[in-house]
Amino acid sequence: MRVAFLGLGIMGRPMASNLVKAGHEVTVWNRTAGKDVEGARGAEVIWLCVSDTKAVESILFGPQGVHESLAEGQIILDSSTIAPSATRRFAERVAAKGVQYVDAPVTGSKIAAEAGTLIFIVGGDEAAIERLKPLFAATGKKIFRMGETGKGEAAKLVMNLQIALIYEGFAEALTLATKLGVDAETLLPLIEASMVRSGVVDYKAPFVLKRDFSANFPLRLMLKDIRLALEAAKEARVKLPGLETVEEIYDMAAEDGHEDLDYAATLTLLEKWAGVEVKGASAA
Ligand code: NA7
Repeated sequence: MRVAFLGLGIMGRPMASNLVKAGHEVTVWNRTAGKDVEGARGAEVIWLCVSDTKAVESILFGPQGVHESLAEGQIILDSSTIAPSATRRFAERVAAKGVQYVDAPVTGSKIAAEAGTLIFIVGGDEAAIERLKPLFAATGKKIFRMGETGKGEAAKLVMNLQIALIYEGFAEALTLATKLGVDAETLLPLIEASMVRSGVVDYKAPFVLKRDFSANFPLRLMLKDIRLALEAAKEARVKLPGLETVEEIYDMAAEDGHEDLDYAATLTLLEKWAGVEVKGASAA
């Protein structure tokens, strides 16, 4: 398929490179390389993977955005994590030109993007998604359709809401346990053997015990997603008191200069308040 891929950040670059490896005709563009959105004209699919709602809006509808050159039958595929309500608005605007809009944010980190094992959380027309399947196959391992356009973003936000809250529970448990004299390495086998066990803890515990807070998923992006979830909740008149508190912790961790570290580094704030440090034997 002929694809214009826009946004070559941590996630976008390996995704575009896997498309090329799978034999698709790919044109790439990134903001820092120039202002024009080259390659958008004539492509069947215009695939975006950029930071936030504003970035998507400017690429699509900004002064040199793709909007002007859109042609009937094209599909816009957006793998950025942005607001579901903005996604629906963007889709309505391009529908006037006969262009379909599919939101397909991903779960899986940089490692999954490189390995071509991303999970796509998709919203959009079923026939359009069917057309996109070769592209998903080249870059990911699973597709989950959540409903019409915007619902992929909605589901992505509630996934990250859970990750943030589960990790916060784990970090608070480790901090209190350490303060009460139970060390992390003693507590972990108990967690693993009980119903407290979770994928989030399985994934994060080894990094935390080594005190390796280098970014797998940067705190700044998790904070962006927490804010998106809170905005979506506000629009839908839903109260999320747990997530509101977690947002404050992320805000303070960002103020402490941890923005580019992994979100696991929120633990260091709890440690600072408690006057302890969670350690595994491997960190000693
Ligand atoms: P990165 O590595 O921070 O990359 C962000 C990309 O977005 C990068 O290509 C940026 O271009 C681009 N960007 C940011 N703002 C703009 C504007 N205003 N216009 C055009 N392009 C822009 O993020 P990831 O790859 O980890 O994540 C991408 C998305 O997937 C994000 O929504 C995550 O939450 C999930 P630059 O190179 O800075 O010129």
